[in-house]
Amino acid sequence: MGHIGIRDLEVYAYHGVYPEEREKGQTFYVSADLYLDTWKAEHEDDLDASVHYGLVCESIKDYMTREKYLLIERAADEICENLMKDYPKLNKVCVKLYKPEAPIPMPFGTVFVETSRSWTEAYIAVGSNMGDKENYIRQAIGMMEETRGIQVKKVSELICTEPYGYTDQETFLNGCVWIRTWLPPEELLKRLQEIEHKLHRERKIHWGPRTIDLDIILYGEEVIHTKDLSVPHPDMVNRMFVLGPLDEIAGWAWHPVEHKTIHQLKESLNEREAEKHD
Ligand code: A4P
Ligand code: MG
Repeated sequence: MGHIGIRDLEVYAYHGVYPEEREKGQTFYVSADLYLDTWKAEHEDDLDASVHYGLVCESIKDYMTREKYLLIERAADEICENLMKDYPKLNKVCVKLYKPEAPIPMPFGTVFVETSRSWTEAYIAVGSNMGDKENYIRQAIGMMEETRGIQVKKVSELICTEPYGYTDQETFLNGCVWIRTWLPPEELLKRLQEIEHKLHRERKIHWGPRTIDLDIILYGEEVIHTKDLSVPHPDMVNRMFVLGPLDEIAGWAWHPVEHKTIHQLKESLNEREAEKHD
């Protein structure tokens, strides 16, 4: 991964807790570190393979001046998230925002905040077994695409599957979605639950009928065990309706606990199922 740095870009803007700051404005300085794959740009001398730092500076000025925020934390966050959205080649962005004229009644150099965002690859299992199943799944994927901090990279085929666990219910339509996200795992779960909620998901029976179910299968190579979240999904290794679609779009993805690829996990589940039927 290469790196482009911008230091002390001067921008006149109107952020601050005091009303005078939002009326009169003041000078801010922005430093940004943009991480991306610069191999092609280095070897082919081609601007299209990189990001144009002049345009990035214009964009930073635009993000800094189109709104007035109370806090520099918020303004820095806005710069980071918009750079990630508007420059898809960037894998990671770190921003420092300096406010040397901050209203502090004593001599000081400057105040600043620092924040960063980076993309993590994640995989979401989608399932529905009520009503127009395909429509619920397509709507959920559309809503994921519109969520700030989520980009949908690839969607598997949707497959019809027999209910697993609680079997006295309709057949399921299942698939997997490869996303990249800069949302932390708990925030990603919240956004997915909001989408489930909008699509009239009701939680009546555990493992029971649902208009839509969105489960986080893998989040990078992180292992997470909290009250609300277990990642990798604890039962994924036993579910062909997860491993099948996931193998189609990301067979090489790594399970950080089993230490196997998705393709290997699918093969071993196939073997276990074949042994059961022998
Ligand atoms: N939670 C913990 N880890 C995760 C995670 N990695 N992703 C918590 C998403 N949620 C996670 O989930 C209950 C709680 O799990 C959430 O509040 C969250 O904090 P839920 O979606 O409300 O309830 P659920 O779906 O009924 O339970 P669960 O355990 O998530 O069930 P699964 O694993 O989703 O299985 N058969 C077929 N053929 N196809 C299916 O898609 N799905 C299920 C449900 C059963 N049988 C199926 C299918
Ligand atoms: Mg679930």
